[in-house]
Amino acid sequence: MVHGLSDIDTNNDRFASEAELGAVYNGVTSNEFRLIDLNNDGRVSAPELYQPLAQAMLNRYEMSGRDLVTIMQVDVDDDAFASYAELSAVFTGLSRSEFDIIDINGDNRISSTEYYNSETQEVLDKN
Ligand SMILES: [Ca+2]
Ligand SMILES: [Ca+2]
Ligand SMILES: [Ca+2]
Ligand SMILES: [Ca+2]
Repeated sequence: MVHGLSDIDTNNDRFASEAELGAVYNGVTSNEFRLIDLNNDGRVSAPELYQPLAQAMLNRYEMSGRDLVTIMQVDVDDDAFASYAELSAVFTGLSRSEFDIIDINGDNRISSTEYYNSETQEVLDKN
């Protein structure tokens, strides 16, 4: 279940503060809050909250227990992309055809935008 901004925004200023977010998603770190707060104004607007990266991170807290494997953990050679070899080393059941599905722009590597896509996370969850 995804919380809407109105569930999180207890003081009704139409933004989620770090404290408001932390109250709903127990364990969200300041670091993660800053990642979600794309324009760095110290509060999370609705578009920021509903972006795939924010939803992927927050859903992990919702499901409690299963940690999000970040792209940094997968990206062994530090080129900011996850290759099929890097991904299949972590997600051992990942097939080549599944990789082609999550490689949305077909450049044979997974960018962080592709990685944090909710469909990608669903595919990786199975592997
Ligand atoms: Ca608020
Ligand atoms: Ca913001
Ligand atoms: Ca890489
Ligand atoms: Ca790609």
